[in-house]
Amino acid sequence: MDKAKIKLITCGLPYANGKAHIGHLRTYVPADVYVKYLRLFGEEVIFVCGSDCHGTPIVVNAEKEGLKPKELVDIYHEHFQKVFREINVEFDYFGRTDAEYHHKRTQEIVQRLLDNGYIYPKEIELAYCPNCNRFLPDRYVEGVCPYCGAIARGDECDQGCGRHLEPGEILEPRCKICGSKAIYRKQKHYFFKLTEFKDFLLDYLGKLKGTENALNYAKQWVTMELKDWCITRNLEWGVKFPGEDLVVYVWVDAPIGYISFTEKACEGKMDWKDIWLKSKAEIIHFIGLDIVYHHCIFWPAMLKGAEYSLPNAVVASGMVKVEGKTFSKSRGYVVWLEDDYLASGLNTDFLRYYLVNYTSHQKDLNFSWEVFADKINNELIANLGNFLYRVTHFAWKNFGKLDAKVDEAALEAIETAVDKIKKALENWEFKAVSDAFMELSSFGNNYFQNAKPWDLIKSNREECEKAVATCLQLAKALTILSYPVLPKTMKEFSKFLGFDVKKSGIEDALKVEGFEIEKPKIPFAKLFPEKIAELEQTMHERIAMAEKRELGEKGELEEVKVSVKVSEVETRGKVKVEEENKPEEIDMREITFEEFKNLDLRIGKIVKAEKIEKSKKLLRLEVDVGDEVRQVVAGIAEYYEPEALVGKLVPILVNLKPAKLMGVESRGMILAADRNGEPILLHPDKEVEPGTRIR
Ligand code: B3M
Ligand code: ZN
Repeated sequence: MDKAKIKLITCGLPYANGKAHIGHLRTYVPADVYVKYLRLFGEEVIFVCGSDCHGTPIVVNAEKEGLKPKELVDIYHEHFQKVFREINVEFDYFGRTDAEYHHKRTQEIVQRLLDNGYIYPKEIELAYCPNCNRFLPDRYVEGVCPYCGAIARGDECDQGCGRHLEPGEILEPRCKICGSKAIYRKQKHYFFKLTEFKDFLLDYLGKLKGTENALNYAKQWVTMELKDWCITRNLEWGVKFPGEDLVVYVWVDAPIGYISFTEKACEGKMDWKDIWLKSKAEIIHFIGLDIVYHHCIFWPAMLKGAEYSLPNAVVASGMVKVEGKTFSKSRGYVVWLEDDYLASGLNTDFLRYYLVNYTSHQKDLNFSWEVFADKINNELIANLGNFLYRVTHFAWKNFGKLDAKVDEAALEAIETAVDKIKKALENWEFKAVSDAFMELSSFGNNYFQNAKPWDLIKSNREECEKAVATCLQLAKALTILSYPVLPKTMKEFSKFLGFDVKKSGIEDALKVEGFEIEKPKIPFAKLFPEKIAELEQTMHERIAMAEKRELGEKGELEEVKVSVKVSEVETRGKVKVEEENKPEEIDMREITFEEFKNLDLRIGKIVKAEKIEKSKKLLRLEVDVGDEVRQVVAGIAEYYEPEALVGKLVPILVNLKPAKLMGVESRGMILAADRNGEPILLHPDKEVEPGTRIR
């Protein structure tokens, strides 16, 4: 750690368009932990973040909820601040990008880029919806990724290769609002000359510090072809581009929030220009793995072009899974911070510990309440909680005041823990950091157990006092060393040991001064199985509801589940998406032959097929199932032309409860193979009569 320099730590800005969930904390908690450790080690740190208020994610969601973008942003800005406060993620400044100061800074930087010749106008073909009469920026358009063929939304291939997509790149564009086929129309937009920064980026990325996952991706991308970057959009909401009826792309202004929020954080304390114009600080960005491109390619090029300071490190956290499944709000694989965690009244430090200690920062984190309870009860409480309480309670009961005599071995163990923590922080290994204090706690438990103070107190009070003081020194060190991960608990517990951990530095862990002990309270309340069962039930109900929604009531999203997995059309956060396209882990519960027999499976013959108006995914089929002709709706319109289907024999589940899809009744379901979301129809090996049973 370079102590000479002040450090600016930032976190990726949450979009102010939805509630905070556990996926968010995967970045914010480790960043906050890092900041708290830096401060403990005596470093000067500024920690900023804020709401990302612009872009189509906000506009689309506001529209959906019948609100103005600002009204939506107000709600979620407030929400994020509250959640961060409760979970003790303490930013020095938490701003918002719709604030005037932020618009001013963005325009200044854009102007600099214009002045320096890095922005030029160009006429391009853009997706336009003839039905809605509007251009379709970013999330307003959906289509096919030109690189990998996955379904993608406007500016990113979020379910496939993860690439950023430029306006006009998406194939087969459709309007997300009305579902119509979009056409391409010409319009003048502005481009940033990213291509001119290739050599700079190659060099810069060679020096950039941070986690391997981020650096490796970025280095790989920069060696591939870079494209100039379209930085304007047809939207009302956003930072105005000078002299045009356009706003800047949200990924231009959002990272500038790091600068504008620093300005605010520095007010009355120091000159923000020292950080952002004179490179007098070390700038470290904490982000999720899905936004590496923006932070390692676009952002440094922009900063370089505008002659601002460059970030020194990018630290990317792995993604979050829930119960082994890809995080997904729409499928119910989500843990909400306010409604689930905070509402349950659980100690917020438990979640911090779990997030930090579950696995390496770069790996995926799999959340399950069962593992959560196990780690908390059998690790955190059984080891650390137990040590702190039994030692302090024994000391209070038998001594109250204790002399400053401490066994050298304990001081050495503390020193080792401090070294390990320092080293782990340098490598962004927050699990190793927390493992280091847990090891020290195990050392303490062993020491206490071996010293047998409950016997010693009867035979040799002086010896006993030394053993207990040694354990108290370990307890004090543990309180200090674990504070960044467990701030709420350790702040309270340090009082019983007669000091205030918030005012302590790392040196206090080794300072031997004697003790005055207060009657302690147990630091952590155990997690009861009933509570965990309750939380599990909430989660399972949510998943079941989402499945039901997917299968039933909600327009054209269903049919998909068994016959076809049509890609989702919903707008959602990015966290989940990484692996959405990988084969699903299907819950294959065994069924009895009786249950199987309940399925009326037959071969049907498609006698008629036609498109359903306003639906891009659904076809209306008439299928001869032997004793009658059934109307069936199938989500295969994107892959099969209706004419080509007539006369085809296909397997059909006949006794499925009827459902209405886009207002059309479906009685039965065509079965198909699911190749990454693409339905592949199945046909019998030999010609059979319609109605032939499948067994
Ligand atoms: N608002 C959220 C995301 O894509 C986005 C981050 C901006 S960081 C400058 O994860
Ligand atoms: Zn792709």
